[in-house]
Amino acid sequence: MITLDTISAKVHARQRITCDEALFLYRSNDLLAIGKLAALANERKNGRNVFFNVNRHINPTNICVNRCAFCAFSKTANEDGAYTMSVEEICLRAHEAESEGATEVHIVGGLHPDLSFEFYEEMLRAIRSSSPKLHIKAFTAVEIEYFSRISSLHIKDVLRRLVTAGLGSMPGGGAEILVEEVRQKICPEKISGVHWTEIISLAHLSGLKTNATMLYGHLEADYDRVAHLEMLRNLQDETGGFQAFIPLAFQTDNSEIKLDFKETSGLDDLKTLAISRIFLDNFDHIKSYWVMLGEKIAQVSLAFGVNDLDGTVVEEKIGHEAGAQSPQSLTKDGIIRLIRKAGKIPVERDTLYRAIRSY
Ligand code: V47
Ligand code: SF4
Repeated sequence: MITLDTISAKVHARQRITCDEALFLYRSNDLLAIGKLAALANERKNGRNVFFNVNRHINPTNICVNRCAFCAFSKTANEDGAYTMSVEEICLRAHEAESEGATEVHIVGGLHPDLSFEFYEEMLRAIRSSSPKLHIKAFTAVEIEYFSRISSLHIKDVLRRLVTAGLGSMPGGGAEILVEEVRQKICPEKISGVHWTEIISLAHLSGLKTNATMLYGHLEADYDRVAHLEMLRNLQDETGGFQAFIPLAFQTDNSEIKLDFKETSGLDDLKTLAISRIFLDNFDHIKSYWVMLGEKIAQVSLAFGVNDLDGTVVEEKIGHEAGAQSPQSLTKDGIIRLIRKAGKIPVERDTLYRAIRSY
C-alpha cells in the first residue's frame, strides 16, 4: 500500500517514485511533508544555491495561425493589437538588454502566416553580430515544427541551420499537457504531445539543451499531470538534454477556457513544484517562473524543492495578456533580495547553468 511513509522512505533511499506514488502525493493535503521531501531532493543536488539569470524576453510577433484556447497573447493578422517586429527592432531590444547586463535573450513568438524561415535565420545572425556575447535561447518545439513546414526542410536541417545562425539553446514552451485528450481540448491545432517530444529529442541529439514546461490549472486532471511528467522523465533518461522543468500556472483572463476560479491556488502551485522535484529525479533544476506565480509564491517555493527563479525578463506579454498580476520585470537586486530573505544563496548563472557570481 502506498503511504506518505513509504514514499518518504524511497526518497530518503534515493529511489525513484512511481506514477501511482506521484498521484498519491497530488491527492494528499500534507503539503509540508511533500515540501520537506522535495527540499531534501533539491538540497542533495543544489545545496543552498538558488540560480537566477539576467535576461530579456522578446516576442517578435503575436500573430499566430494557431488559436490555442488558453492563449491570450496570439492575434490574427488584422486584429487590433497585432504586431510584428522588424529584425532591427528585435536587435535593438537585444542590444539594450546586453548593455544592461543581460547574458541571455529568450525569444518566442506566434506562428506567423507570412514570415519566412529565412527571417528567423536573419534575426539570429543579426543579434549575434550586434550582441556577440548574448546567448540566444529561442523557439519552442512548436515553432521548430512550423519552420520545418514553411521551409520544407527536415526538422534536423531546421535545427542545424538555426544553430549555424546563432541559436544557443531552446526554451521549454509548447509542451502544455502532453496527453492527447487534454491537447484536443486546449490546443487542438498544435502538434501532438508525442511530436513535441520527438522534436525535443532531435534538438537534444543535435547538441542543443532545452527546458520543459507544463501548463497546469485548466482542464487537465491530476493523472494527466503525472502522465506529462512521466513522458519528460523517460525522455530525459534517453537524452539527458533537459536543463530545467518549469510548471506554468494558467492565467485565466482573455482565454476561451472558462473556469469557475480566477487562478491556481497557492497550495496547488507549491505541491506541483514539489512533486516535480521529487518525481523528476533526473532533472537538476526546477524553476519557479515568478511571472505566473507572483513573487511571493515563487519565494516560498524555494523551501519546496525549487532552485531557480528564472530571470529579470524585462518585458513579458504572454502571462500579462492573460491577467498575470506580477510586475513586467524584476531587477537583479530584487531577485537577490527574494532569494536571500528565503535563507538561500543567490547565484547568477548563464543559460547553461554555469555560475557567473554568487551574492
Ligand atoms: O508555451 C500561454 C504558456 C508558454 C498562458 O524555458 C501560458 O526558460 C499561463 O514556455 N497562462 C511560453 N501560461 C512561456 C514559456 C517559458 C516561460 C519562461 C521560461 C521558459 C524557459 C519558458 O506560456 C506557452 C504556454 O505554455 N502560456 N498562455 C496563460 N494564459
Ligand atoms: Fe500561437 Fe503559441 Fe498562443 Fe498557441 S500558445 S496560439 S501556438 S502563440
